[in-house]
Amino acid sequence: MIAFSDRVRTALTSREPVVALESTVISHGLPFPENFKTAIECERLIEAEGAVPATVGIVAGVPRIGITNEELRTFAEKPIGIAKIGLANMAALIARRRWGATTVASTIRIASLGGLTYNDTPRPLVFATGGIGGVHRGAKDSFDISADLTALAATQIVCVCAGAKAILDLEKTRECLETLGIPVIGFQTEEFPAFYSRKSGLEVDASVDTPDQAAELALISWRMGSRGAVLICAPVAEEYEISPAEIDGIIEEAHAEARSIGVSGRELTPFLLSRISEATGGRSLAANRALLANNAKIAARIAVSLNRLVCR
Ligand code: PSU
Ligand code: MN
Repeated sequence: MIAFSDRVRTALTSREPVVALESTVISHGLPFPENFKTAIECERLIEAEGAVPATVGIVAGVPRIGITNEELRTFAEKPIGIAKIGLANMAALIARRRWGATTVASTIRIASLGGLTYNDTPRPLVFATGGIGGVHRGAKDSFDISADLTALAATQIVCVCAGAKAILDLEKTRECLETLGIPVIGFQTEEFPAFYSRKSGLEVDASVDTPDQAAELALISWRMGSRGAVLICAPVAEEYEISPAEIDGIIEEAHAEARSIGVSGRELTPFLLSRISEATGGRSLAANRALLANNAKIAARIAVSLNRLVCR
């Protein structure tokens, strides 16, 4: 059911460190051509650290772990319809042989099916993204809570992110992570980062300073019976940061607009991200690109450390 690129297959047989990447952020999180450049840059950064990038997506009905640059371009430019694939609509899309961009939830599901997670091999996988999905603002009325949370709770993977998407209710998202027993670890920070901003005022469970420490903590978590992910949270670099005071108003306005024209569910995140980019004159886009690259690099370093600890 799952197909691997040659490069990823070789990496798996020769036990090289692998870093998985999602494709929804490419197809629906960033505009073209910045999305293509960012995706290529993330893959290059991972290679430069001595790991193998594995971008996940559904290509003409086939779930793929590792895609070609040409396929990556299709995900970025979207000359054909490319659906955002969560866990609930994955089977239907595969049945119709369509292309689909995978979210955090569906990317780690496919990685797990490919035998890429600690649950399965044990061959621990590291996954890099921008911000995870979580509890949406207004969730008490809309009930919109991302399947990313429950997927992370069920997949033994290291997930490197800049916290949760800033458009969410971060306090409720943080509480859900606690309920699900997902360790929230600050990477060189004592606070849960807020995506565009370095700080949220919310706590992390612990903080680590090095990739080795992150890898060790993940292994202990799994050896102590966790069936889920370890979330490594790295704040965006200072020069790209947008202050909470500035971004919060913009996010609220984008939400109000979404409500007034009836955008909800799966469409909500892409809509909000593009409105926020317009309202910040592209600064949110620059921040998003910078944090994606930063997370890819940190993920690769953790993958190398983890590989050393497990495969010796
Ligand atoms: N973070 C971003 N851009 C994105 C996403 C996260 O900076 O596009 C995507 C991820 O793929 C994440 C998804 O898994 O949004 C969550 O969507 P939802 O809230 O609909 O579950
Ligand atoms: Mn949702």
